[in-house]
Amino acid sequence: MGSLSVLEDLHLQYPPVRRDDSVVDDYHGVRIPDPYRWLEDPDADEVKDFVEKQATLTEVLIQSCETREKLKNQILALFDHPRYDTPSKQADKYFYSHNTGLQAQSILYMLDDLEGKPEVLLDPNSLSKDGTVALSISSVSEDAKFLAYGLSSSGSDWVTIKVMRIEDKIAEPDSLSWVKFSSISWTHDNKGFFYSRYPAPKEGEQLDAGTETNINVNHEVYYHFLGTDQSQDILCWKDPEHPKWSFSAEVTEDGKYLLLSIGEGCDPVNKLYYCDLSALPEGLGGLRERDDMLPFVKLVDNFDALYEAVSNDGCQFTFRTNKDAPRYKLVRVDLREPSVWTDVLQEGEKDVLESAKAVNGNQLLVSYLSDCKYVLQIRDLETGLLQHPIPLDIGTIYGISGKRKDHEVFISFTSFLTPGIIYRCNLATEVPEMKIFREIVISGFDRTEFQVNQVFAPSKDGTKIPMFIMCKKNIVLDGSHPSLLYGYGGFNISITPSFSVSRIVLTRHLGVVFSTANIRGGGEYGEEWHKAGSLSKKQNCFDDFIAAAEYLVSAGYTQPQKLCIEGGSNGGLLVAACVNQRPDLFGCALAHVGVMDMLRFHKFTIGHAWTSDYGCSDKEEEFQWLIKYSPLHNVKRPWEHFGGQTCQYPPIMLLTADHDDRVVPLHSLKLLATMQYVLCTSLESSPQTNPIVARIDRNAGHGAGRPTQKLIDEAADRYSFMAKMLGISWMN
Ligand code: X97
Repeated sequence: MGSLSVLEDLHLQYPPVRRDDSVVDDYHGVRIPDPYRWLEDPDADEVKDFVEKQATLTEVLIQSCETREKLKNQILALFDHPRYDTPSKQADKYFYSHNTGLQAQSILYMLDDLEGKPEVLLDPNSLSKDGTVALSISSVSEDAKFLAYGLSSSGSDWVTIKVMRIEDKIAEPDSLSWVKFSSISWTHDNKGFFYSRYPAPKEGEQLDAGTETNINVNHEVYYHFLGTDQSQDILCWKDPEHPKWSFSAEVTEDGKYLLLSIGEGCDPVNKLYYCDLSALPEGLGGLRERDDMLPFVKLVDNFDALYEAVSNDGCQFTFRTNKDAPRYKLVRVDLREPSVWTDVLQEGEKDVLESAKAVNGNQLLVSYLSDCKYVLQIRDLETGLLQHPIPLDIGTIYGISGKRKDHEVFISFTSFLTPGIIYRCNLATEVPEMKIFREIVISGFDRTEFQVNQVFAPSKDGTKIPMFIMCKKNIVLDGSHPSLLYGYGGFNISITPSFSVSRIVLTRHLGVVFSTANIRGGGEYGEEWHKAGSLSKKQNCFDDFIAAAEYLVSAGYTQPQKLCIEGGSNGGLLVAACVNQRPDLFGCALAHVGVMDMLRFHKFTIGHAWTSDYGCSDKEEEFQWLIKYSPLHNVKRPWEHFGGQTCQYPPIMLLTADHDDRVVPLHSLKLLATMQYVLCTSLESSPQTNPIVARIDRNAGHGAGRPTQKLIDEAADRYSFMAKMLGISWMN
């Protein structure tokens, strides 16, 4: 943006930040300074002061962005439409959540029959003034008499489980603390449920839960008896010899077994143990007096592959697995003969078996990912044979609910230009009937104004990277358009088509070409695609994203000065690493809640679980991978390292929040201080005039459970920054 920086125009200066040159670590003989180590303590006054000053600077800058109010108003207007999630049935009642449009949090409703009058079951909006208390999990008991639900405050991963009697909506006294990474699974006697938790932190109740950075270790599974104090809960499983493993306990649909899934990091692999609940001599209560854990039987006792239970007929279990099948398959085993596993549905040649649900007695509803698009089929549960393909538009299945005893299944669909359709699929008829149960309609949104295409961009090593490109219809490919490229690239997570109000506003009113790149590290083509973008091959993610950016330029969509990249979490790392590697290729960068310090991420909260994708600096070989791309350790002055004397970093906004206990804010804070120092403040006069700022939110976390107003405010802030930096103006 010209030679005079926006900051100078606004008479803004980066705050002076102390560097502590005494902090130097030795990694396998390599000395690595960490001058901003002090920024790791969120409770230190000096850190609070740093955050305050940076947040103020950014706020003043954003206030100068001409499109901010217009963006806010337009995004708000389009957000103001009724939304629903996938309904589920329990006993003879239906449960679903609904937002009229601008409510901070969706409300949980109950219906006696689908045409009946909905009853409010739980309104999270009544639980806080600013809408920052969110319903993060919920589970209805088998008899539909009780609702157990988890609340999270300010976006933290910590959950407090509460219980309500459904009949009169009266809160029970039950309250379970220090729950994290947990499901809620009721026993079919309706007496209580299983959940996972961590030991209470030493600071205990004093703590502003979610702001602490302590490592999460010693996950445990408990059973809670309704109406009792948490101190009475039965410890079902813990493993102090493996403090970093995580546990999840689920009761099978027939109520007979408890399945314990043991995870090591974030890889799609688990151990799988089971316990026959009907065989406990005195039920779960019998364990109270004894000091024993549940007597689990080890079905799979290694981390070779993932085993996800699909269904069981007595002791005959069907699993979805990636054992010798990187694109997943279905297998069957009899618990009485645990060494014999037979294939039920073989691995696809190209498509990934994403999910399988047993429904309507002996049928299976399966979904595949085929070149990043969902495919749906009805198959025979016994044989795996195809019965009916279910035609679908190009897009994403984001919810399926149904049970073996139901012939009715709810299926939720979304795409770039489809806000949401919930189908009610009737399997009782000869050919499955897909009826629209609910469609999310946005007045003022006309999908025919836009077009979406999928292209395949060649990466550095020739690998074809799928991309979706959404823009106004019939644009001229003359390189003149502003563009926004989004990616993630990690943890076997697939980025598939979905609807976003703010993207529609950007496309319509700022002429933005929006695209997503399905780079390696994700699960788009199964475990091979994931592995090709992790550990020693993490650089492939950045090469793929850079190739996607270059494609947008060479195909005539945009030019580097008009190209903004965006990503969150692992995608925040992606954006920051790409800026370090190719500062010349981008006109703006938005990095949300990113993992930026690749040498120390494993020391904070659940960071240790990410070594499955990243490796760990404690190991010499892995340290060598990490130091090469760690955003914090690769900030260099481009005018000294690249050909062009005038090359500088693009304008950058790092986004984080005080209660992000998934990727703690210190990652973004340390990178911010480093970038400002290396590129700007350490020089008398620096060629770096593009701003490098951080938007640091309060009472917010990694993203889940954010109230609608915060979503809108943040979108308006970051995209008005982008618009100003790309030099684009509003079109009515
Ligand atoms: C996590 O960090 C999730 C942390 C908690 N967690 C595990 N294992 C999971 C789990 O450590 O929820 C798991 C489940 C599914 C997929 C991956 C992990 C678990 C496994 C078995 C039993 C119970 C829990 N995640 C990553 C994240 O947030 C990506 C996806 C989940 N990141 C932030 C990665 C880098 C930045």
